[in-house]
Order: sequence, then structure tokens, then C-alpha cells
Amino acid sequence: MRIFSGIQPTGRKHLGNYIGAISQYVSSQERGEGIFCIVDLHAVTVAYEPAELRERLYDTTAILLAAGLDPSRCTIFRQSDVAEHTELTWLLSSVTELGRLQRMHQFRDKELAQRELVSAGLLLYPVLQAADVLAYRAQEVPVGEDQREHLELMRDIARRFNARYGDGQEVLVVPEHRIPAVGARIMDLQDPTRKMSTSGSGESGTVYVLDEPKAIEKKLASAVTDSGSEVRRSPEKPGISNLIEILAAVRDADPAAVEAEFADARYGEFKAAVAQDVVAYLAPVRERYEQLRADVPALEAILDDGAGRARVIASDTLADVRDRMGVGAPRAARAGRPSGAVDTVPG
Ligand code: AQP
Repeated sequence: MRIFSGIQPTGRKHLGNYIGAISQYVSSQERGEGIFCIVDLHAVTVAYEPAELRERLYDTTAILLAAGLDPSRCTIFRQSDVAEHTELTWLLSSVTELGRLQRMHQFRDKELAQRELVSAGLLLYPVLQAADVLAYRAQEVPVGEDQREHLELMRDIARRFNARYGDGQEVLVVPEHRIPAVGARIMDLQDPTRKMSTSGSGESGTVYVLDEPKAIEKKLASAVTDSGSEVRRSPEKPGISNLIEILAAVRDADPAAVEAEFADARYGEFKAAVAQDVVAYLAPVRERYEQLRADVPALEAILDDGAGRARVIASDTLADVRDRMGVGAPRAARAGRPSGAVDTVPG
């Protein structure tokens, strides 16, 4: 089975990213061929600092490695190193409905948050995301709950492409999402009605993977709880429900077992237990990260090797897509050319 997922090079990855996505990437190495992409082209769709982007990309690469991604068992690469992603985005945009892009929740939220320019790139973000996955004909995409809508769009794009150009064949694989049963949507500690996120929430509501233990303890101690005193999940208790979910996820336990264990505990005692386990969960990652992040040439070598392997798969898909769409020279004609020949040269 081929498994693909992308992650933004924001560097400051948080507990939601870690539980919802990164920990799934790591475990997927046991189940199939994992391909993980650090999506710097997605990052330029909102305001950013060019000088910082590369640094944050190294931060994110080091976090993935520190979490347990092993470049000898999976492929890790930088999105912009594989040009097929952008070409496929353009080709797929012709089978993507504009109105659907305009209605996407993430687009509408980010559009409102932009102070200056709302870029066309922000609108096309889900098409680039579809190209990321479809270029590898991946069967499975591990993501958090917030990506469900984008995954549905990606599946529809693949289906529409196949219906329009496939001639009865599944040229593009329609992928399945894999959303974790526990921890699919970790909420902000200060406003548990909103998801924990890099943008749009204050420092104290977000636990970062690289936070020092003291900072984690402080954030969890001040996490918003609810009226009442029982440690149990309920729609009226979003703060406590979120902490139960976090503790269950870091322990790899059932939330019901957490509720049973803390049935007689006070909120303060429960929050201290959550802090202790979150610190223990993230501390080894932070320690490994420090060593890995210090060696930029080694990170570049891993990304470069990954891009080489990714390109082999993506260029094969692109050749099929171009062929089916009647774009460029026929694939059979190109196969006879010397390697390095440019596809767009006529005749
Ligand atoms: N709160 C969350 N709970 C569970 N999973 C989450 N993910 C994000 N937030 C939560 C999952 O993390 C993966 C990588 O996300 P990303 O780095 O590409 O950025 P994002 O989805 O846009 O999440 P952020 O960090 O919160 O950024 P902003 O603030 O820009 O929205 C994805 O699989 C996502 O589902």
C-alpha cells in the first residue's frame, strides 16, 4: 500500500499536528510505502518571510525525523524539488469546479484572516494538495479531521479526471483518508471550541512539540476547564473533553479508560497528570530534534535523495496524465528520445 501525506514547513509544529498527523506517519511505516512531503509551495499562499521559509523547512524536516520517520524506510522530500506537483496542479485545475474551491472552509477562514492580499494561490491550495497525493497514486492519506473536506475534493478531482480521460481505467487512484479514532481534532487549550493551530490562536492555547517541559506544564495548568467537577466527556464540557482526548492519544489508550481512572479526581489533579504525560511524550522528540537540526547538510542530503525517488514516481504519473489529456508529444514518441530531452519540443 502506498501512503502519502504533506505537512507545512511552519517549523512550530504543535501537539495537534503531532497527534493528528505526525504520529500516524510514523506508524504507517509498518504498514506500507510511506511518502512524506514538506509543502513549501503551500506555505507561500499566505504572507511569509522568504528568508525564514528555508529555516522552517529544516525545522519541520528535523521534527519528522526526530518523531521516528526513517529515510531508509520511507521517502521524505521538499515539494518544490519535484516540479511535477505544479504541472499536475495546472492540469487538474481543468477538472476542478471553481465554486467548490470558493466554498472550502479553510479558504474562507484564511481569506478572512488575510490583512493584505488574498492570493489566487490560496484558492488553488486544495488543487495543489490534490496534485501532491494523486501524483503518487497513493491509496491512503493520513491526516487530521480538518483535512476531510480537502480529501473529499481530491477524491472528486480524481474521479472526474478518470471519467473524462480514463477511458474506463483508473488513471488516477482515488485515495482514502485515514483520520485517527482518537486525537483527530485537538482543540485550543484556551478556546476549546476552536482547533489547536499554528495561526489564529494565542501562545497559551497551543502546545508546541519543541516547548520546554515548564512551558507545557504552565499551558496545561492554565487550560480552560468547564463548570462542574467531573472528568468526563460531554458536549457541555469541551475543555475537559479535549484534555481527556489528549491524554488518551499520548497514552495510546481508550478515552473511556482515562475517564474511569480519573473518575474521583479533581480538575487540578487531572490537568497535572495530562501535563506529566505530554511532557514525557514530547521530551524525547525535542532532544533528538536538537541533534538533527544542527546538521543542515545531512538534512539536505535526505531531502535530495527523497526528491530523486519521488520524481521517478511523479514523472510516470505526469506522463500518463499528459498523454490522456492530449498535452505535449505522445508518450510513445517521448520514450524514444535521449534522456533529458524536453517534452515540449515539437515533433
Ligand atoms: N488541531 C489539530 N488536531 C489534529 N490534527 C491536526 N492537524 C492540524 N491541526 C490539527 C493536522 O496536521 C497535519 C499537518 O498540518 P499542516 O502543518 O499542513 O497545517 P494545517 O493543517 O494548516 O494546521 P495548522 O498547523 O493548524 O496550521 P494553520 O494554523 O495554518 O491552520 C494535517 O494533517 C492536519 O489535519
